[in-house]
Amino acid sequence: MEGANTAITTTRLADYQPPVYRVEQVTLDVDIHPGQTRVTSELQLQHNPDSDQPAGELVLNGEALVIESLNLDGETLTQDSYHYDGHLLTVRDLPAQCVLTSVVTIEPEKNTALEGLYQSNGMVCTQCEAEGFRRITFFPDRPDVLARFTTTVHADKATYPLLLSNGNPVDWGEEGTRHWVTWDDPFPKPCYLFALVAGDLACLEDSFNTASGRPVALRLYAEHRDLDKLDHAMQSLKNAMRWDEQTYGREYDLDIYMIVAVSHFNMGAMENKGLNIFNTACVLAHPDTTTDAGFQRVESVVAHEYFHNWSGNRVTCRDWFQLSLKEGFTVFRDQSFSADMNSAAVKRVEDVDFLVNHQFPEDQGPMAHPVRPAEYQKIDNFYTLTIYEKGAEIVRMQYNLLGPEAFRRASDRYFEQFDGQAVTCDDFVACMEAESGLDLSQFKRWYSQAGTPVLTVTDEYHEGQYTLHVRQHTPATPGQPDKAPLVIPVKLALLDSNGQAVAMDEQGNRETVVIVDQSEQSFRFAVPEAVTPSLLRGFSAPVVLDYPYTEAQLATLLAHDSDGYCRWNAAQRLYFSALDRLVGDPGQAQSEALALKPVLERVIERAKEDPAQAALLLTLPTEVALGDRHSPLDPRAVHQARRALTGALGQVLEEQWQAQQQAWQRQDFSMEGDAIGGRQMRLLALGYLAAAGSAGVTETVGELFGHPLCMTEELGALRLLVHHGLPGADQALADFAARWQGEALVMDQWFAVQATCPGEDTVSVASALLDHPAFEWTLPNRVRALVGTLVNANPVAFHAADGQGYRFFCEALARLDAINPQVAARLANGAARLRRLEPQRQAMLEKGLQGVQQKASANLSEVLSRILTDRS
Ligand code: 0A1
Ligand code: ZN
Repeated sequence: MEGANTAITTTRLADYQPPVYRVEQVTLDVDIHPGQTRVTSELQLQHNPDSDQPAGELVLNGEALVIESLNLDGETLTQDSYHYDGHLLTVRDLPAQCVLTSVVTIEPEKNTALEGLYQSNGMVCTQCEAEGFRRITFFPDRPDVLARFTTTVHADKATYPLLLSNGNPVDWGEEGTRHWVTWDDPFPKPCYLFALVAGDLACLEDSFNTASGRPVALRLYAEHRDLDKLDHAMQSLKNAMRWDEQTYGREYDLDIYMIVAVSHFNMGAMENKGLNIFNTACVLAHPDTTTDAGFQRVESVVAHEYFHNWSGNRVTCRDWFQLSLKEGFTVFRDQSFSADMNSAAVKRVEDVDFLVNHQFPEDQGPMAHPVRPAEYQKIDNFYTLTIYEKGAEIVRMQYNLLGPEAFRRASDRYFEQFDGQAVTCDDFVACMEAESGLDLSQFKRWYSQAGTPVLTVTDEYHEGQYTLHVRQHTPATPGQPDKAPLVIPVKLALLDSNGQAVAMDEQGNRETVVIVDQSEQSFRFAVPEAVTPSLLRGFSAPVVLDYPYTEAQLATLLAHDSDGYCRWNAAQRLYFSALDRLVGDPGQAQSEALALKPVLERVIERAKEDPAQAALLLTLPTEVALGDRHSPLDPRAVHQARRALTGALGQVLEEQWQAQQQAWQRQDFSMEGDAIGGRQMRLLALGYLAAAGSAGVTETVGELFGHPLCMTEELGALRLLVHHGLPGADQALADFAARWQGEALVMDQWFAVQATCPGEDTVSVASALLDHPAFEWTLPNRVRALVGTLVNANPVAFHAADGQGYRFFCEALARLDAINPQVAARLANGAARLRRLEPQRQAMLEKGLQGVQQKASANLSEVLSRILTDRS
């Protein structure tokens, strides 16, 4: 059983030792039979001269494997020459060079943890990152052991007509009702990049000619019913391949690139060499079933996994502490790609919005950890927003410090120097230093120091001299009480009273970057008048900016700043200050809305220039973000404040919203940028009108639901009906379910719409949905859609005063942990705000979590104990 809280061990970066043996070649034979799969592995081992341990003893990972035989250089190993405790296999008296053969059996059918080899809707597939390979066979399961893999898969021909693994197919044959295929991967790789798929799948095939003229076969596989949902992923893949050639000079290296869509998957997707395995949610897309946001997600995840072929696969991580080496860099690469494919300004704001609303809270709570952690219990728990998103910001800062040319030279150096090796974040930064001449030693504190720095800025103007006084402070985080100053690049401009950027130096530059690298510093500029600072342009560093902007200054920035991030940030600040005043006093919403009206009118007027950007500027902060500003959290007051302001803005700008919802109405479906932005604006406008109870809005939304051009409209309309309790909402939910019951990803949305309906009653709705025939505990997407969204995006329900939200959550955690500890542990992060709750709620949630903790798996236990022992 998965949920046994045994063998919790801590792994420390400081204890790193090179492997004692290297694996030169792995020859695997995977024989798939119902109920039992037999895995034969032949490892060609060689003592590692870099190890200070002598040859002789080898410790291999192997999780719950049933041993049939072990054999060393052709001789059967007897029980006294090895020891296996269910986790580690220790073999003694090995020569410096030898061949170890093992035959084990495993049961993919029973694997609900979805690590190692498992079943999903009749197919068999793998997930090996971070430590899944040890559930398939014995191996030194660590990323610095790079081996060549040759893999033969045998299975029943009718059930599994398709047999895939990494590299190129080199041999195949038939054995009665069974068949086999041998795959050879010429590139040495760590075992976390191993993949295998057996199934009956449909294929979309295309090809790509690399810049140097090599043809690559592109094959995208999915269940037969989903074959019509692969075109967007294919186009995204080809765009990503071209982009990586043009932007980083990186070509694809094998003859085949495959992606397989699977329904049961713990994360988004996996970059296995030549054989990516994707959560269906991140690869399938069709306008009838996928929202615009879904399309964008597919584009970015396909690119992300493709970019890993260099940043992760060709150059990999020495150990899991270096995870951000591949993930932060690859997220930076996929963000840049999406910016180039779409609107760069909108993409940057979306990325920053995500970072500040999700990674910042992580970095300010009990789960805070450095981008390069010093220790962990379960590495699965460290696939975090800090590793990914903050890691990407750290690479972005280096990109901006070096400039595009030097950064490109540095990335070329990194890929060339370390090709085929397992390296560290220090190696990456060393390349940046070598190509730029910069000393990045202080900058590297970004990797080792957790927490979000706060930059406190004040200013003064005297007779032509404008001075910015800057202080930096990083609050203490668990295990790191004292923080040293970081290198914080602050990009800024100074706006005059008309909102125009003034010249800041003798060359007439209207934008500059100052480097804040001490606790306190001042920066002086000669300017002709008092100015409004436009700070942290482009979000030049992942910090909290504390500057006492007046509302008039914010209005100027929102109306005139040429920087998309600064405009968005100005809008957020205006909303937050209005909402802060309304928490506990929602009756003033009308006057707050009237005060915001003139500035927002100007934003709405400009919506035709860039509707997607306008929609971002006109979206209020979430209840979660607003709640984080009020201590202790009062979820009802927060909900009422936001609801009241939405309604009041709907009312005072009713004419404008009406005009917008009409202006962006379309007769034909299109995926052009303006069409997508237009849909966002239209749904946003309808949301404000619905909140205001505007006449006719029910009919308009009902009409949109009944005759949508695409899933964005259909789901958007459904959400408005349900979340605003409009007449016809229940019927719409029933119609939607009847229509889409056969489409799992659409049904996920159906569950999520209901789970995010703001209100305490939602908990009983969600509890009832746990018994819905379409709800499945073994399907992570479904669990996230119902339980994850309620916990993370519906604070008024989760924190319901009577504790029913907490009971729902804790019962779900316990139930899920017995099935899938990784997903349960991730879900548990929803309780990270425990210590910010008022005493009664805190006591209820704490008690519930303690109950779960008693029987928790190692994964879940690590997260729960960090939350429960938090004393911040
Ligand atoms: N490397 C993948 C993410 C990933 C990590 C762990 C997984 O299973 C536990 C699966 C995928 C990526 O960055 O896309
Ligand atoms: Zn990744």
